[in-house]
Amino acid sequence: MGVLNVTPDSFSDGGLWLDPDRAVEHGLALVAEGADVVDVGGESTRPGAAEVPVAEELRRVVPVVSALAPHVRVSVDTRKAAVAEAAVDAGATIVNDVSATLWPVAAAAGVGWVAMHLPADPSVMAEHAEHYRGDVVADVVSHLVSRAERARDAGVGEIWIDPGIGFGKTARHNLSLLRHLDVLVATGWPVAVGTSRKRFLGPLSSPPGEEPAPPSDRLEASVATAAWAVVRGAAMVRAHDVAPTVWAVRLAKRTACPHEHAVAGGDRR
Ligand code: HH2
Repeated sequence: MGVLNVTPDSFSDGGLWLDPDRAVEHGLALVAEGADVVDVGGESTRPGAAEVPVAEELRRVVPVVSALAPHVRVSVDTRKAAVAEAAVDAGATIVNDVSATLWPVAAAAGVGWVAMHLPADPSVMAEHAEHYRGDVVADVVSHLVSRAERARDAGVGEIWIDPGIGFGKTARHNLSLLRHLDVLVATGWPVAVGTSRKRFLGPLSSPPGEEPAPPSDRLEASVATAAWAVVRGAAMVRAHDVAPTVWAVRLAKRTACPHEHAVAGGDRR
C-alpha cells in the first residue's frame, strides 16, 4: 500500500502532494514502483493534528481518488463516514479506517475495510501512550478482533486488522507489537502494518547519543521493519517509499520461503 497524503501537514510529506495534478502523478509513480493499492488521505493523524472539516477533506480527496481509480486499487484513509462514502462513489474499494468505526459504510458499499488500532483521538493520543493494562499486544488484539467480528457480522467481506504502529504507543509498545505480530496473524484476519518513517524509528536510525533521525532519514529503518512485518506474516505493509520496500519485501519473502519463490522465479541454483 503506497501512501499518498493530500494534506498540508502530514508528518513526513505534508504539502508535497496538495496540488491534485501532482498528487495523481505521484500516485501513478507509486504504482510504477510496485504498489498494489494507493492510500489517499486528506487529513493528517499525526499526534496533535487538528481535525479537517468534511468539505475540505472531500475537496482534497475526491478528485485524486477518481483520477487514480481506473489505474490502481485505491483506499481512502479517513475517519469520516461522509468522506469514505464519497471516495467509494469516486472509485475507492477499501476504507482505511484509523478509527476502526466505519464498518457500516464498508458494509453498505460492499468494499474492503482496514480496522486500525487507535486508543484515542489523535489530538490527545500521546497522553494515552502509557494506559495499556500491562500487555499492549493482548489489548490491541482483543480490540481489533472484536471490531473485525462486528464488521463481519454486519456483512463486510474483506477485513484487515492493523496494530496502529505509532498511534498512542511508546517506542517499546511499537517494538513489542512488531515482535509479536504472529499473535495478530494467528487471529486469522489478514494483518496490515504501517511503520513507514514513524517517530519510534528516529532513535533507531541514528548513532547512540546523537539526535533522533528526522522522517527524511528513516528510510532504512522503514524498509527493515516492513520486511520484518512481512516475514512475521503481515499481508500488507503501508509505505511512503514504495520501490525499496517492494524490493526488501520480495527479498525477505524469498529468504523466508526459498522453495516457493525459487520455483516461481525459475531460479534453481
Ligand atoms: N499510519 C498513518 C496513517 N494512516 N493507516 C493504517 N492502516 N496504518 C497506519 O499505520 C497508518 C494509517 C500515519 O502516517 P501518514 O499518513 O504518513 O501521516 P499523517 O497521518 O501525518 O498524514
